[in-house]
Amino acid sequence: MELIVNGGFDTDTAWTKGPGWSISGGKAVASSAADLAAISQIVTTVPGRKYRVSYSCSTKTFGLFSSRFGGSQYGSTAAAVGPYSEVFTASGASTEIALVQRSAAAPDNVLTATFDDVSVTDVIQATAAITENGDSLVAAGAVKVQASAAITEGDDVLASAGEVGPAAIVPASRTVTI
Ligand SMILES: [Ca+2]
Repeated sequence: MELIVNGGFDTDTAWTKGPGWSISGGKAVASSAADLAAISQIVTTVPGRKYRVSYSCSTKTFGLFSSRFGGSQYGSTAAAVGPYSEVFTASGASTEIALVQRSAAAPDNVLTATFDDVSVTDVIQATAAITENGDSLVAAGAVKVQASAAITEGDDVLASAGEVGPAAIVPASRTVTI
């Protein structure tokens, strides 16, 4: 389930824009943003659950950036145009999701770049090991997959050994046996 509102920056709404940030042309725009300046919004989360944060850097002139989750968990510092996706664990019932400038020495101590397609979804978490075999998820026995929303094909599934997927699981309830 998508938690972010206006992740495509279609309108200048929903996001809190720090110094140097704006929304224009369907993008989040950083113009010489400095000192961890962020564009952010708060989403509802469940403490202890994992969430995938995805976004894309569309253009970049200079600077370093990352995602930030819950005000203190940072994604990997990045410098290049491209898609990014990272998983974080929520600690509270609400969580600030942000794209931030990452401080560094000049010329990367300010960020001028554009971003798009921010997405935050809860990650399906297995309670036992499952393995990937082609397009199938294989388990030796019953595996309960717990999700906070209906699982649909294309959702990510995290196992203890890492990520497997895409998963073709279409249950009607929150617990499925595969
Ligand atoms: Ca857009």
